[in-house]
Amino acid sequence: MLSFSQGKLVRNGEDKKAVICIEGNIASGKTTCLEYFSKTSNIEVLTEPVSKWRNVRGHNPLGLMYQDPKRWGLTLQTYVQLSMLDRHLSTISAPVRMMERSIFSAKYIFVENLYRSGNMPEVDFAVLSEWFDWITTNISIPVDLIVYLQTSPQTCHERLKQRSREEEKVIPLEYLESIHQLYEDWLIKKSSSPLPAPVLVIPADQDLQEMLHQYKENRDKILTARS
Ligand code: DCP
Repeated sequence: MLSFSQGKLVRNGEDKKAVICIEGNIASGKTTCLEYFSKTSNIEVLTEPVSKWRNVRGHNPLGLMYQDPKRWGLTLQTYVQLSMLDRHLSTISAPVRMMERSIFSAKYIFVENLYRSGNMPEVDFAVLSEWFDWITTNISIPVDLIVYLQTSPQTCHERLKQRSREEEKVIPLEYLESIHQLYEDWLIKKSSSPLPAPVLVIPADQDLQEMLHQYKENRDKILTARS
């Protein structure tokens, strides 16, 4: 249930539940991390609504954005913002919620990247920023911990080629380098956009077995997160 508190729209009775956002570059291994934790009891795992971004009423804004970012960047990112907000506001069904990305990285990383690379007109960036500022001013979006899967852009590029998702075939290494730099500025240097929660960094260039080991090692630290 949603209600107003101190001028903000809030979810009721969910103060004691922890929200953990898994962040990282494209193909950094967020899905594997979420799959590992989905086997833990008392956790609700929400994956990124990427299937929605590939099919909204028969349209594929993700594919369109990669084909022509100047024309379709706003279209995709408006929809990403809506779907992330919907995720953040949905009723939490367990003591811990773990989710892939957040409304914050959508804005601070992906929208910012489109704008800075000259692939989003200033007016589109202004409109998205107005929406984002309104949402974060008027709606409470609590996050207790950010888990940053820190990879090299080269590793992500290799993984991207291996998984071969149709829309992503056009992504060059330079794109992953820009996303990486924005993540590093936000979560490591803490020099760009505001941090909604403390950050736990997990190096994520290693193979699957080593990553599962890392998740096991960090399990308690992650699951006891409360801001
Ligand atoms: N994307 C975007 N804008 C956003 C969020 C995501 O353009 N605000 C794009 C990047 C990818 C696609 O959506 O092409 C899916 O995002 P991820 O690669 O982060 O999701 P994956 O499931 O591929 O992550 P991982 O491989 O880490 O499990």
